[in-house]
Amino acid sequence: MKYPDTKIVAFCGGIGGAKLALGLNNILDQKNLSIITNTGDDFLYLGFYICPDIDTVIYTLAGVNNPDTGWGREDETWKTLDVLKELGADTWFQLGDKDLALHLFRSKEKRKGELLTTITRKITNKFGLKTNVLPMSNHAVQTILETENGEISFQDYFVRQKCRPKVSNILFKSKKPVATDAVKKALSDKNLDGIIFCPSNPYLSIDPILSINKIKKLIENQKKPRVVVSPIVGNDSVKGPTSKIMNEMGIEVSSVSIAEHYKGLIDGIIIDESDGEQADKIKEMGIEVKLSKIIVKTKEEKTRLAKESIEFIQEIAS
Ligand code: FO1
Repeated sequence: MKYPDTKIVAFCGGIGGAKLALGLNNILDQKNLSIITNTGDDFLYLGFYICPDIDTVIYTLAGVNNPDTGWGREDETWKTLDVLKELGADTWFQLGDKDLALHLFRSKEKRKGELLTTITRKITNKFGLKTNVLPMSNHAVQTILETENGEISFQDYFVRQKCRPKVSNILFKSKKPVATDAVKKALSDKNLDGIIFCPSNPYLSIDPILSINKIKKLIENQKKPRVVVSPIVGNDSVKGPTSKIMNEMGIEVSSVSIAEHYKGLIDGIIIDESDGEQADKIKEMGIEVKLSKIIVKTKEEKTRLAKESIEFIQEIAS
């Protein structure tokens, strides 16, 4: 079943969250889906303006993402990277040839003075998508990790140092932490049916978005159901370093902790059916619980989880 009249705002980071974003994109009318995307991972590399989470979402929805890595493009070639290596340039962040073309385009548009929202709209259109992929901000918000080795910027920590340093705190630095007009409009839409937090890393991928006060306030004041799909199964993350970071920051690795983290911003949480024993503790917080299989690999599984998220929103609303 499709939901042609259901209007949803989803919050999303990169690879993990994009799986649910794809499922939502498959069952909703694309123009009724707004995906507010983390830009805290954005950085300048070899002179290019790189937005990994925006690109992962767009490539995934367009069906051109690399299915093995989750980031970058399928059928990629690496000729430029090889020459860069010969020249002794930085190559710890791998940019394929096709991917590089996108960074060239975005960087050129940025230099012209275009807003990141406008550039992202142009790119989604070029990939044949009607989905509203919305950067959380047009201004830089930088995710910085406080670690045993001092402060480290996101990509340095995540890619160059492979998430190895022990994290004690996460900061979001911005000179101008303002929400874009498009984000404010999507979250204030009277016809909105609900909000979904994709199963992205809450600390690294969703918190940068919530660090923008106006966005947090609009979610807090939202009357329509707000649900999150937990990124944790048992005591481990479905994807990436979520559980490692939780352990290091002294947070118990469980879906209960995820519900606590989003308290005040969500009405419901979807947790894995194997974690059913955690449901009562979450319900005591006034948060509704739905059990499901939250590890999704195939297109069918992603679509099924998306449908369950919409049904959960409808159940809470009724
Ligand atoms: N992740 C890696 O682990 N190694 C890479 O070399 C790498 C390159 C890369 C290039 C473009 C892009 O859009 C994403 C890329 N990523 C890479 C993924 C990315 O750094 C992270 O997945 C996200 O920032 C976290 O959501």
